[in-house]
Amino acid sequence: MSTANKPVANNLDAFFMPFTANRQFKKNPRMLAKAKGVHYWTPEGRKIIDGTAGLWCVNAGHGREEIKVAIAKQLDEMDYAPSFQMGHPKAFELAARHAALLPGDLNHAFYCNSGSEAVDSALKIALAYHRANGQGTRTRFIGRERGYHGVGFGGISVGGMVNNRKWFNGSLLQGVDHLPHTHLPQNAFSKGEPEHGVELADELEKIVGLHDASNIAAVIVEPCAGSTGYLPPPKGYLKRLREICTKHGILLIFDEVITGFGRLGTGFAADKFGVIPDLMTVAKGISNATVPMGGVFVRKPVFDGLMQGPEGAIDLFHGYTYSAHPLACAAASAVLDIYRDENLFERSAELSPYWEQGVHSLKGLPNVTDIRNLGLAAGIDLAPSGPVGTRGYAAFTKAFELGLMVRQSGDAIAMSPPLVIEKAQIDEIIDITAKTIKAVA
Ligand code: PXG
Repeated sequence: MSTANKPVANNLDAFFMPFTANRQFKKNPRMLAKAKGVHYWTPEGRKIIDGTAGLWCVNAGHGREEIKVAIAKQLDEMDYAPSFQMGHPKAFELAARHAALLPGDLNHAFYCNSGSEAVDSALKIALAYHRANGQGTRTRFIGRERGYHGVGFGGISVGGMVNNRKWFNGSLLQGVDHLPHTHLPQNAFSKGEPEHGVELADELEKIVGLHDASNIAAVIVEPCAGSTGYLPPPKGYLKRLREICTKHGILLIFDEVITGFGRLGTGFAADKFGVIPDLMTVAKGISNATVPMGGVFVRKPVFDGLMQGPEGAIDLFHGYTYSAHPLACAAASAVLDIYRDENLFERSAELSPYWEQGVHSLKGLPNVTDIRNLGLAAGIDLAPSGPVGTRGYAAFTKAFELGLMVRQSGDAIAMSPPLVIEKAQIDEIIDITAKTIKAVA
């Protein structure tokens, strides 16, 4: 029998779902069938308020007409064009627009299709840069505990989430150290950047002391850790990291896959903190999640450092079939128009105090042990009720039942609504979150 004749099972079995308890889910699925603005609808027509902008990515809200039109127009004009040794105009236009938007001399853009690819690309650019500059011994990377940098081998190696690493332990990159995470108990219930912990950046000096700077390529951190429950950096911490990296010739990489494109009330975390990394990774909000896209933004000296070979030689032996895919470029350009025309980064900043007040009003509810916020996002820790993640999962499913989408990380829940959210909708999110927390007590 040819495979074409195989009967198609009309059930949930065939899809191997990512980061999901497949068997549990398929017994009691949570399906989404439609989205518009800040809402999803289930196939039965139940309305769910999107407290997480999808997976931290639909910053301009769902179903944006302008993006749809741009993608359709591009599809009509040219579906695909390669970017190896040739190009198409939209890629160059988009890179120029990104360069203009970014702070400092972060003025070159390398494109890929996801945050994971962006991270692995950035790590490789760092290695290639050092080698091109006669410092080929600089091969070590430094990540951070509780960091999430996607799921490539590079990303899980510099990442600091135990479950994402332990299954693949023997095959992680060699030569990686981790800074300590910055979630300190004395900062519990901090509003915005926590007061304590700047000295945690000095741990970098110890690692440099151990290996010598001549062996270290780059440090990678999320300016504000997302996936492990939203951990804003202690005051002064990122500046201190920048100073130590500069002193030792180590490249600093900010993974802005979550913080980029308005989440913190500025274009990028680099703007918010006044700290310019040498490389910045982005994805998610770059295309409002309509067409998969990621990118690495590169400072001029790093780019120039890679342009010293013979003019006819390939500068970087790295790239993807879909680097700067025309549909992604069209989407990303339309998204930039929306961010600009609707002042969404400023809107995010304006709403942040209201959001902060809302999430901190949950203090005192049963089992709430910490609340953190910065920009238009927050993390809420719940005391465990058994094996790690039991109460967190109960909260995630309860919220969904009550009409709200949140993210779960262990026993923490995280929220990051689309930047187009209205105050009354923030009230609704807070109200359902409060009901959820009480329900899982
Ligand atoms: N870096 C960071 C900082 C991320 O947050 C990635 C890299 C990887 O991106 P891709 O596009 O390869 O998934 C991410 C992704 C969650 C959650 O619930 C977070 C992410 C993805 C899925 C769920 O916190 N972040």
